[in-house]
Amino acid sequence: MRMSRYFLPILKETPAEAQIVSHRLMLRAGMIKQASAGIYSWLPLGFKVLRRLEDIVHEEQIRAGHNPMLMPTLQSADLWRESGRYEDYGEEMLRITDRHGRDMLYGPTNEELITDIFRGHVQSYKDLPLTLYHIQWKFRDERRPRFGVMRGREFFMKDGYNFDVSKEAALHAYNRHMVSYLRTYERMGLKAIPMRADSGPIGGDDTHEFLVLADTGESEVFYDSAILDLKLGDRDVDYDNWDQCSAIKDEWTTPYARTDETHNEARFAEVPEAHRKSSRGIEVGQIFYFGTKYSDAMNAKVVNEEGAHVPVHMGSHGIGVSRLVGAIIEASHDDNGIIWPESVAPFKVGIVNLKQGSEEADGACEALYKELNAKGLEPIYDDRNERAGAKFATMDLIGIPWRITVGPRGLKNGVVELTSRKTGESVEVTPEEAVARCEAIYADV
Ligand code: 5CA
Repeated sequence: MRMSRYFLPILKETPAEAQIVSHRLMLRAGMIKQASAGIYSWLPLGFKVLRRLEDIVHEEQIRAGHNPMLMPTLQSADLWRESGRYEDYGEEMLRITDRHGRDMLYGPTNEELITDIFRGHVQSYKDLPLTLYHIQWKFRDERRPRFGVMRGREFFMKDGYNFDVSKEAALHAYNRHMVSYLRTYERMGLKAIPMRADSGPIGGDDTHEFLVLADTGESEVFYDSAILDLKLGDRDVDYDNWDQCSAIKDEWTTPYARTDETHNEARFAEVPEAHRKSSRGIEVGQIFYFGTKYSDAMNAKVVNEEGAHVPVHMGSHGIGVSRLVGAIIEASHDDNGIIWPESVAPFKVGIVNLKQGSEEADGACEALYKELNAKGLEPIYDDRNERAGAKFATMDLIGIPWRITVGPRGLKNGVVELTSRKTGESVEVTPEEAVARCEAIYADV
């Protein structure tokens, strides 16, 4: 992409309405624009990051054996009357009446719709286990939408639903989701800690929220700092292996980690004092096991191995994809702007031409641009007639992890400068070497 053709409406001033750094930086970097309270347009740069996160979520879901699909945003109220949640959900639900006077709603979540799909097609334990998921816009008429995409009214969420013949099988699905979520967040460069939580309007007893520690988080959390040392890394996980998934779940749920809703002072006091931490966190996902809550209410049964008709055991699992864009920025920025982890960066490499219009510099930049594109290293080339300082400031603000700076002086010696956004360190190398280094860096991501 050439900056001269890119729609990147950067703001010079810090927007007064934004209270937290991720909201400020998303507005300043031209990633989003508010359409109305808690509802945002995703401008090209923001949309690119959102798509990157969506891709990672899909890859990890498919790796765990789950089925991607797409359900609509608008749902019929009748299904929600069946489960009893139409009245229970309260003012957070956006209710709509169509031209025929039928009650509709903008889905805040999809337990009812998916249970209806399931009961229409699956009758036997032989078709289980089954996990269906989608990534779709949701609407919750939050009382206090705030912090930009962190607490929106319209937000992008991955929601998945498992169907199993028994409680044991459904608990494996719970553990499998926990492992695949750990992997998903690690790939995004985040440390998200599973914490025992409260199930709220979704229901059920077993639930964990995944929290990214940040001062600006809305949740109060209490944890044993030993949990921060855990890493899934490149472990070879077999998602069908009940014992392996259960062992990984135990590893992460043994150290104390709870949100304020389930916090227990007496249990917390057993954690060695030096490890006892309390702070704030951003909830980036939640998993639930709620058994037969919806299958009982909506009569979703399967024939089990003994020939009996039994209600199917279910759980649901959510990732706040749009909220994650803000959470990653909260976790990774400095005074100059965003620092994207390589795995989610909107562009992998930035090219800064220090002397636009000089034959040599333009030629070298064009060659680099072509080469990086050919290698799939998605460059953004600042080809505008701007001062060098303004070009650097833009690259820093939008957080491109690697920058190649090209100027006539360096070119005289056959070199360009390769700079890391994270450390600020630069090396002078030939243009070929700069491309080779970027290729090697991204090969590992
Ligand atoms: N049906 C279940 C699992 S799919 C469910 O709806 N879970 S949830 O309510 O916990 O939502 C899942 C995730 O969506 C949350 O962990 C959070 O990261 C994100 N989320 C929830 N509300 C908002 C909101 N108002 N703005 C942005 N993200 C949100």
